[in-house]
Amino acid sequence: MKILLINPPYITLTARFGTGHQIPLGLLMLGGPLLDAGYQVRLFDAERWRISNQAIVDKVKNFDPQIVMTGHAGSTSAHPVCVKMLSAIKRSCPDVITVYGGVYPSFHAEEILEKEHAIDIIVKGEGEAVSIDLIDTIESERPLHKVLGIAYRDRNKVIFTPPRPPISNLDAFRIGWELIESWDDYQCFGLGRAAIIQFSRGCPHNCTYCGQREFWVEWRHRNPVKVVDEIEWLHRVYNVRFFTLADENPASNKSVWSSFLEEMAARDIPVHFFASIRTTDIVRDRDILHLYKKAGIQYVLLGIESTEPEVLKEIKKGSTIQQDLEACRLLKKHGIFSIVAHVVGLKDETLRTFWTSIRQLIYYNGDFVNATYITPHSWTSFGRQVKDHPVVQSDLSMWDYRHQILAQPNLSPQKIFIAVKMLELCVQARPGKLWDILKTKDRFLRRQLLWSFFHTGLVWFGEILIWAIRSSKQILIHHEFSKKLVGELKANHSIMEKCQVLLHSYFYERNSR
Ligand code: B12
Repeated sequence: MKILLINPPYITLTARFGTGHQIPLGLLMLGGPLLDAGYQVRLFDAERWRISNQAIVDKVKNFDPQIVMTGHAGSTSAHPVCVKMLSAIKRSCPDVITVYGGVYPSFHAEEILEKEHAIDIIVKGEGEAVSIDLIDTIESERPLHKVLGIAYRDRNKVIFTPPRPPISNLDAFRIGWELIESWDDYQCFGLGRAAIIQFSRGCPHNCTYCGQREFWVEWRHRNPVKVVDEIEWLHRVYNVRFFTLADENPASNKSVWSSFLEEMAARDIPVHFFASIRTTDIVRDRDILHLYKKAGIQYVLLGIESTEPEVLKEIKKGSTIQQDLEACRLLKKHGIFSIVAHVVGLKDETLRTFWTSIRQLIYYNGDFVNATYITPHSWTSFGRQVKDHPVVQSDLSMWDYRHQILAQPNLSPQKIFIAVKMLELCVQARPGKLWDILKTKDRFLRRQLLWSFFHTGLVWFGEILIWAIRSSKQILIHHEFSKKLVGELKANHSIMEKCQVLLHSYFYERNSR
């Protein structure tokens, strides 16, 4: 049986001009167990090559698989691209069975299968164990209803099978690294070949806006020594020099986490890491932060989210502004970069709230700021809280944390956009910050700060450019509309007719918005 794994052509500014293109870890995690089960598996990274759907269809015809499997890390915003790609494949190769997985389809399986007939089966939740069971069931032509953790269409009815329990031993499934054709295609932070690796899955915390806890169900971890073995092997065999930890919360358990750090530090492998770690864990680990540095942890994304205590309480963040501040200070002391995540829209924003955030973020003095927009994923408790709140952006491809989704009562989307860009500029490119970068003594740190400053700057400019192009298109549409309206008003002479034209145009414009 031939299986083609396709990373969909979902292109983002982050991947192109920011961090760089990253390996599609989710698909590699399916590939390893499928190869071990004896299937002929190939990976096609259409994202890396920015390939058109027609070229993807040609690839599919060429390899002639029985099954095409797809899914993307940026799951919600990549969904429209996945649907278009699978529709093109299904049109040209109707016999290919299409399997779709990841976070967004897991929570929206019913509506997707009802609407998108190009998708045959959706895998809900983590994919390794299900995929083996599913492909084996398809190959031996057994009924699908025995496969736990999937949804599929049967005579136009969507069928859900019972959920599959989370994998208890994460080391039981290996990653299909050999599916990567060219390692040079994947680089991160200008530090050479890069891989993503997952030490743990899930998160024990209950932050209202995040749905990753619901997705992975419970926090589990791999054997720390085995993970370090794998990192060492990837460095030795493929010269991988940078690793992103794909964990929501790798430091959840101090003793397991320090075993990993100690093992990394003891082996002295010349690699660097990016990891998302809670500020509370950084403060808790103040006595072992030297081990973080020795293990290679270089970029830490701190989910600070808000600089206001009431907001932190409301979103159940479980941290305080004192801990957030302390975490930034401790990381700086140990020569580790902090990337401060700030979420816009957790409360009603005004120009004053933006100004307060700017002042506070400057005071925190993290190395980078990552300003994102609150995104109401339906499976999060925040999403349920605001389900009737007006949205300014219904196009899912924009639900990528870089676009405003929820309407704000006090500021228009234009004003919000400008305020966010100003926040990024004031916090990131203020003269004091630039001077700090230039006077950094350590050459490696200075080089990395400059590299990251330049690339975040490119993304910043790129986002403004795209916004300006979109806004001008809107103005042109409005201009055309107004010209037409004036013409119609001139052509209709009676007051009644003029009123009718105005009413009609009002409702037309409202509906088309
Ligand atoms: C590493 C990472 C990145 C890296 C690399 C992404 C990559 N190419 O792999 C970078 C920094 C580039 C990145 C960028 C973005 N990211 Co990101 N990223 C992550 C992170 C930390 C880990 C992702 C990961 O590798 N997980 C581990 C793998 C194994 O999980 P997985 O992909 O979900 O796959 C498993 C299952 O979902 C399932 N599965 C997945 N696909 C399929 C397909 C089939 C057929 C089957 C059967 C099963 C299946 O099986 C897999 C194994 O169990 C997560 C947060 C987190 N901790 O999960 C955010 C996360 C995935 N990112 C997110 C977002 C929004 C983005 C961006 C859109 C942000 C932006 N505006 O630029 C971009 C997308 C750009 C891009 N090209 O990827 C969101 C997605 C939210 C959502 N529901 O849509 C997450 C969840 C963060 C969050 N907490 O909300 N990201």
